[in-house]
Amino acid sequence: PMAMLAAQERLPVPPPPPLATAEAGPLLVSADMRDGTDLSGPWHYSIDPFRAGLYGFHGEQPDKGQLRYREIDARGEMAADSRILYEFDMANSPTTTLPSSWLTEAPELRHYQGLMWYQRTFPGPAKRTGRYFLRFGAANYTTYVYLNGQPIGRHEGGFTPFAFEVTKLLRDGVNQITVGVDSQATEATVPPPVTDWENYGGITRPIRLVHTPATYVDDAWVRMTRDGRIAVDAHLDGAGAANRALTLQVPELRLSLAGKTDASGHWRGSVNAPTGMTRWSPERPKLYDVTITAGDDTWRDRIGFRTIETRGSEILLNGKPVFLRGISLHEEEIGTDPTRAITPASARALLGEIKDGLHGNFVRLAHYPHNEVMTRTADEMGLLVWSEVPVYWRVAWSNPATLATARNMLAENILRDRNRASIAIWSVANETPVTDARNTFLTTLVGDVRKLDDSRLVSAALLVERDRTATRPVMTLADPLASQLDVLAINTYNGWYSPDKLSDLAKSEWRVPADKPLVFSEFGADAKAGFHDPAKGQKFSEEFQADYYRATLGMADKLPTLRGMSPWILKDFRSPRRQNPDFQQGWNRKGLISETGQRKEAFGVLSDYYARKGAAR
Ligand code: GCB
Repeated sequence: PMAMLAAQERLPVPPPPPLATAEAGPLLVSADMRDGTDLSGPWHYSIDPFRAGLYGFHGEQPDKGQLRYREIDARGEMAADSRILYEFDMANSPTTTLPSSWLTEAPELRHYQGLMWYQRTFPGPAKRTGRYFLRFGAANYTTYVYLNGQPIGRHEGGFTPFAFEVTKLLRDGVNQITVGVDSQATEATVPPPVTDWENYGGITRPIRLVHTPATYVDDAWVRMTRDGRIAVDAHLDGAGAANRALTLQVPELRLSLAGKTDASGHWRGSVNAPTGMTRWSPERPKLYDVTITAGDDTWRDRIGFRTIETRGSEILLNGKPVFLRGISLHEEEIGTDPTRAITPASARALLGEIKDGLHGNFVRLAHYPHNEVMTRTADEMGLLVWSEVPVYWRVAWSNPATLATARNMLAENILRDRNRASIAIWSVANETPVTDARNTFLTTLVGDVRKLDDSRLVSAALLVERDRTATRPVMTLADPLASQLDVLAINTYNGWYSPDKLSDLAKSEWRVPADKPLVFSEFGADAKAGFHDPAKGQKFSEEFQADYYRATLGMADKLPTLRGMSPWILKDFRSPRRQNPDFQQGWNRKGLISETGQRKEAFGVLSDYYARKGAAR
């Protein structure tokens, strides 16, 4: 009714709650090692396809009556007002177990992309001290968070952590948290709607109520520098952050370094790496307990110390040449109905296939930052990691908002993981067609990486140009971004997407700059596990995939500057674009294992190859 609309129009529309970003903080680096309450478990959920809970009927802010839920008081009692219309009655909606994607919760949600509301209650702290933060491991894609009826913030991006301080809003009694997650990708998001993987909407990583003292270490980066020192950058947050004494300790090494923050709470220090320190490597993934104490706060992490650099076309790990025996991986657990809820056990199962099954030392975590459990497990098991942001295929290169989103994601990823010894390469993009706008965009990202972390290598998975006139495969890397990268990386599918005979691959010519290491960031072919065609070796048969691997590995052996590879991909993964009814059924079948973990013939081919390569070094 018009009268109602007019009344609503007069209501002051509150400004949107603040956007959590790496710049605004809180960063809560290594938050998973801090005290806290895990809010995993049952949550109520409700779809909201018209986004009524955000915009009401006519684009106005929804009033409480039409809002998503009934508020509860600190005793846990519902506000009871018979005049209020509760169209979204969250407390009586069904429940799901978080973290998980909603796609697997119920058949009618299997292809739902849009806004979902989640809600639960939790008890406030028994004895209140210091500060409290709600920290999300990740939620895909746009997140709106409310505590006890108040909006506390938003976040954009499906794969990186964010946190909001709730010290003031948190109640001693019962608290009610409401979270809206909108999975809808647009032309402006990172990634945009068209990809080759499932867009798992929802809260796919843990939410925790993290507790800290009033002044605490919000950010810390402890690593070995290329000149053989242990360096620390730390930042304190809180009233007592300025000119505060603090100490870095590695008890097992009897290392202790005292320092003091500057007026803005920063501390930077370094000390010679102790002799007798074991350097982290895939063969010996030694981690040390590290603490930074500042007043009543103790920041903790487990950190490996090693160096990674390039010299000419070599990649040097701890000063010695290394060949990256890797494979690519999506964040999707083994099983018939994955929901992107990675646990320590599922991370171990996936990475164990690489480490023990394939004799690998490297994993490409494609195509976005994976669960922090994954990079911690890579640290523990000894796998070097390629970490990337979902700047994938066709991004809105000229849109400043898109650039801001990508830069923030990159920063959130690097700040989260720069204490992980496993991470060797930060990648800024995958298969992005060259244009001026794209070059400018990616140049900004490369600059950001170098500013945030000068101790690792920068790369991007690039496209090559194929000489259409040549009778054999001739590929040229002509991408202007190459000059800015430490490691050149190429995705190649000759013999799968191209009509080349596998026997022609050996005659391939690769025109790439000779002074940098080259990595095949992808190559692969589909095979349906259990489909055999030994006579003809038809595409999609296990035999074809195995032959494709033999041919491609043979080609790789002839490349003088090739220093590693991460073929596509360890496990078959869900992808809505893969609908071949005989072989794909919604799954990209380039896995060396099926979705349930069944090894295909090509698994053995790569495993033997890596076993030989590993022994040769
Ligand atoms: C690619 C993409 C990857 C796809 C793969 C494929 O080049 O980087 O995301 O899944 O090819 O299977 O086509």
